[in-house]
Amino acid sequence: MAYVVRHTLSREEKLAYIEAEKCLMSRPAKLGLTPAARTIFDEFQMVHVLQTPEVHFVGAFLPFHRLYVHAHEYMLATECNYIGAHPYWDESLDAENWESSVLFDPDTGFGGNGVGASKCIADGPFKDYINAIGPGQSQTDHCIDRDINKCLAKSAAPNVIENCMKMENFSSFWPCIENGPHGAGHGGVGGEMLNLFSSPGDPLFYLHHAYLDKLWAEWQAKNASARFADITGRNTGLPFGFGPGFNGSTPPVGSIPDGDPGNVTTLAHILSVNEIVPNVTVADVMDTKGGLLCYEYI
Ligand SMILES: [Cu+2]
Repeated sequence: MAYVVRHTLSREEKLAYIEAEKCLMSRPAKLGLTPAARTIFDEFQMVHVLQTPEVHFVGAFLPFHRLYVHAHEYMLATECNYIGAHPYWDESLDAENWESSVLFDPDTGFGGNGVGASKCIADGPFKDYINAIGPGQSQTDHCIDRDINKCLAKSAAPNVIENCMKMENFSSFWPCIENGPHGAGHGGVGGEMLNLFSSPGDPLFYLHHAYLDKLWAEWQAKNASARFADITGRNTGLPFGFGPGFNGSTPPVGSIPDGDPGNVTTLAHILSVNEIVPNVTVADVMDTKGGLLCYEYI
């Protein structure tokens, strides 16, 4: 499937994407990852909860999230007949006026900030969705909540991005992205989005991570022959496992065969989205226009 991923959508394109996301929120769960998941949207969120310790602050951070956004696009198309491009959120455009971003528009966007003590979102197309997964590793029915933080959003500024783009190697590029613009999007939206485990409970997650993927793809394209093979980083990231109240089943961190000879991420590293699409290796996702993937950012 060939598709492009882009930011500037017409009103009709925005509404078509939102309708498709709402469709994933209405389709019954089918992967069997946890009895708590009611919908395909919930199951996507559960995939992230299950894999959080192994896909953050590690070499596979960008590759995993590239596959995860790809799987999201695949399900929008196959489950919900979505034929548009997977949009991204160019957060650098909004870094200085975060809360007035078009993404928070109640009519053509994802609704605005949370309100009251609960911080539940109160307008927009997703205000009535009840998350079954999260917050964190718990599984409790709750609203999608947001708590916009303008200060944290400032790390999405163009100069922060430019600084990351100047990095010569993946070993410095990836932490620059993960700690800078990655943190800015999650922290700037707040609420569910700020939760390391359950952040895909806010549908903004997918536009945020498509944007980070775009940055990686642009950085790769600056020196494609070297950067399509440039991967490194540790395999075990977070110094914690799964805590009390966690109902899913997952092996302890580090016990899943990862395809690497040691604790360094290589092109042979295995990526999984729990069978939403088949397992692949990091090598399979290095080029967005080669082999498995077939998209470009505009
Ligand atoms: Cu993540």
